[in-house]
Amino acid sequence: MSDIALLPSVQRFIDSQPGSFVEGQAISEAGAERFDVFNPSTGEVLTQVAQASPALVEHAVQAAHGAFVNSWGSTTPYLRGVALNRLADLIEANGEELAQLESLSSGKSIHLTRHLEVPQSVVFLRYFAGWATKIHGQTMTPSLPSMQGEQYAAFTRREAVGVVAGITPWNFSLMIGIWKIASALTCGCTIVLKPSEFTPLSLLRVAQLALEAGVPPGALNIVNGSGRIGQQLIGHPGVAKVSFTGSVPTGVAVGKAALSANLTRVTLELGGKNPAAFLADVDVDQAVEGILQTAYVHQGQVCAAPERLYIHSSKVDAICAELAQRLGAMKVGGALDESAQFGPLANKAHHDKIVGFFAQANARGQVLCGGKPLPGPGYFVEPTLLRATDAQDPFLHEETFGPIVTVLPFDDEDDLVRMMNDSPFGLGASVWTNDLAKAMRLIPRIEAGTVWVNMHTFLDPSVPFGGVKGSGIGREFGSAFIDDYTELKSVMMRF
Ligand code: TXE
Repeated sequence: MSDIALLPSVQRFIDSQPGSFVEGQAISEAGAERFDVFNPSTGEVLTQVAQASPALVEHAVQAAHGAFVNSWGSTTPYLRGVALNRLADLIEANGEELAQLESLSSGKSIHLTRHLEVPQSVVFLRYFAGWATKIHGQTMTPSLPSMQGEQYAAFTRREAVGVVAGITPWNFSLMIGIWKIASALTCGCTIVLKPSEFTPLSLLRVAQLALEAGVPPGALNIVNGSGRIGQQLIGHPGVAKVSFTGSVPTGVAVGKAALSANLTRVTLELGGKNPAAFLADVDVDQAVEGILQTAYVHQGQVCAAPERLYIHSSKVDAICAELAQRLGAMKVGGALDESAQFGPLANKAHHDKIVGFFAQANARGQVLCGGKPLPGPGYFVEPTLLRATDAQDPFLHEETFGPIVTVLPFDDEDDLVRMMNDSPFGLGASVWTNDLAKAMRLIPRIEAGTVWVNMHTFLDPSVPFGGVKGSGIGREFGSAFIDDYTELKSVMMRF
């Protein structure tokens, strides 16, 4: 099947010399350094985007501060919720345009952007909008002694922290961006967001829609460019909080920089090496379907996706055989090909990194299926299944962030728990079994921010998400995000 036709509005947007969006205006600075944005499906340059100058980043922080003090920060919670709901409506109404923009620069299948990323962004926005009117403190009765009949009362207030710097990666740039924008705006904060330089387009369009929805100029600013811009934001004394999603090494650097800048609050949602455990009673077909749905979606470029599978030895051969057969039959195609089941990797550097992993796996004779790059143009590789040599196999410990899944059989459940926890990371983990009592006993023993049972990778706005150990600090979603985007103020009164 051939590619879908691009909407004229998408073509116009790409041709418009995009740059940044600051204080309610699209800005493409004259003379700015421009960087190439590639189409991963073809390897060709899609457009060039103007990198925000230090002066423009400064302007964005000042504009966000102005909006915090003068407009959005004093907008009533009800009206904040109304504006966010209107933004959700506009994203829904312009869904195809956003889906095409996102697929073009990320290589993500149009099927996934149309049916998951855009609609889920809407679901998340509406969920967050509902919280705007439900943020509150508590009242307390102090136990201070009363000498002359005086009494005491105390209460806490949740106050927006101020200007938030959001820094986001390329894998779900629209949806992760919406998470950060919605968390900040719901709480009354304003935000300057720096998308990944690989996917700078879709959030620019969201910022335009936010203005249309009634979010005042300056409350949401998008500054495009390299990590240098992220560094400028983190070190800026006007930034009260940094919310980062991305790789572990960059996240560690971001966390250190934020703390040493001004003890700036920081939340980090980093990667992992997520384990999935398939117990002896699992149904082979259901296990294979589950692995295909969760480990290979968006070519495995999902921070929560399982990369290491521990399968009971009685089922490992059957599951691997069926999985290899299904992976080998997947139709590979570009992001705009509706019939493709598996697309390109997101960028050339990441493609080359994955091909490097293939070389190691082939040299060690571990490949059960896949393990080769595919001819271009575009950054295509085969979906890959590896068999681990033993529990210390590097493929069970290093994040690939690609379509490389490694299998190790187990027999004993204590060994299983030890192997699942043998990682510096702890983002997500799953247990697949029909024995729910067994699953309930395993859950407390697993070191992870989220444990799924008979599922993996799926996120929901009502369920807090984040990592333990080296996978991050803080939680997004649920009511948990409120703690991170507000400061608790205590008030004591004598009367
Ligand atoms: O991520 P980075 P990159 C993994 C994946 C990938 C690798 C590198 O394995 O191959 O990370 O990808 C900004 N100060 N993941 O380079 O570096 C950067 O511009 C402030 C896993 O894209 O983490 C981008 O906006 N900001 C991951 C954002 O940080 C800096 C998702 C993320 O970039 C900065 C993506 C600095 N010093 C990649 N340096 C996941 N687990 O979700 C860069 N940035």
